[in-house]
Amino acid sequence: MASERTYIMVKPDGVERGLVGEVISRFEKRGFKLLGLKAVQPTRQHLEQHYGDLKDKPFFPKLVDYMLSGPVVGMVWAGLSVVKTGRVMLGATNPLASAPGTIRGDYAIDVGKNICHGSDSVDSAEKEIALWFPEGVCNYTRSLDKLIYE
Ligand code: RTP
Repeated sequence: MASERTYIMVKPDGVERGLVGEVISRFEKRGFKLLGLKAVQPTRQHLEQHYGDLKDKPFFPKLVDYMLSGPVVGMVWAGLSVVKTGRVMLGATNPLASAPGTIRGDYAIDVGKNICHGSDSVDSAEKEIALWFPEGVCNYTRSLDKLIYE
C-alpha cells in the first residue's frame, strides 16, 4: 500500500522563482519516498499529451505557452495515499482558494502561475510517470519506513 506513486511537477514559474527545493523538502519531510527527479524543457507535443483532457478548455493555449516558457522539474514520489495527500499539499488549483500551509497557498496568487502540478488519480499518476519518465524510475526499500508507518 505504500507503493502508491504520484507525479509532481514544478512548473516554469516555480523553477524560475527557486521553489524546487521547497517542493522537494515538503514531500521529503512529510515522509514520502523520492523515486525519480529531473529537469526538462518540455515540448509542445509532450504538454499536449500531458494536458490532453483540457484541450477544449478556453485557457488551454495559454496553459501550454506558460508551460513552454522554461524548464520544469518532474518528480515521482511514493507512499501511502500519496496521490490524494500530494494534491492536498499543493493546495487548490486557484491559489486564491488555497489554504495557507499549502504550496500554492503560501507561494502563489494567480491560477495561471500556480507553481506546481500533481496527479489527480492513481491512474493518471501512472500515465504521467510513463509519459515523463519513459526510462523508468527507481524502486528501493528504506529502513526509515519503520519510523513513518505503523
Ligand atoms: P494541475 O493539473 O496543474 O495539477 O492542476 P489542477 O489539476 O489542479 O487543475 P486543472 O483543472 O487540471 O488545470 C490545469 C492547469 O491549468 C491552469 N489553469 N488555468 N485560467 C484558468 O482558468 C485556468 N484554469 C486552470 C492551471 O495552471 C492549472 O494548474
